[in-house]
Amino acid sequence: RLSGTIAKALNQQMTNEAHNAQIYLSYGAWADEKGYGGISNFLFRHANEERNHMMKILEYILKRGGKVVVTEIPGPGPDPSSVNDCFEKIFKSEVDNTTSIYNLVNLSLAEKDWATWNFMQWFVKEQTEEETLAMELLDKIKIAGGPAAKDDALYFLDNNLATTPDDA
Ligand code: OFO
Repeated sequence: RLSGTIAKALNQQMTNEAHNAQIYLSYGAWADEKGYGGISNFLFRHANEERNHMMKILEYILKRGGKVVVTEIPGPGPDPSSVNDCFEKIFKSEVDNTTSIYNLVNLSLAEKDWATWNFMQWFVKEQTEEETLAMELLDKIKIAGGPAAKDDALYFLDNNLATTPDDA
């Protein structure tokens, strides 16, 4: 059975995943408004992934006899100012999420909750993939010209992301 401390931390992580889903959703809507249908499609698909992460944690809490507490989700923050800014912000939010996953791993280690420790390993692996994917986005925008990317380069990038798998 989950301890109160672990259940609280897992609930917090559920909210973090939901928050990240909101970020991808809002950036996806922003990209669509700017005419980047491919980038938007990629971001919407990724929003679903984040929701799946949230559900995975929710199901685990229930399975281990913990109490699920669904809370408000913090807003995604302002729209990005450019595709470059969008990808930089995504990378930062993935790095932040990795930090909170690692904190949960540390907590489960400290409490000798090996079931949660084991459960969290899936997220450790997933975050490696998510950071790699976010770094690939940064590479792509860099090749397109970074903050000074021109319309034609962004056009190709947009086409490319329409078909980029949402997992690295
Ligand atoms: Fe849930 O993996 Fe990104 O944040």
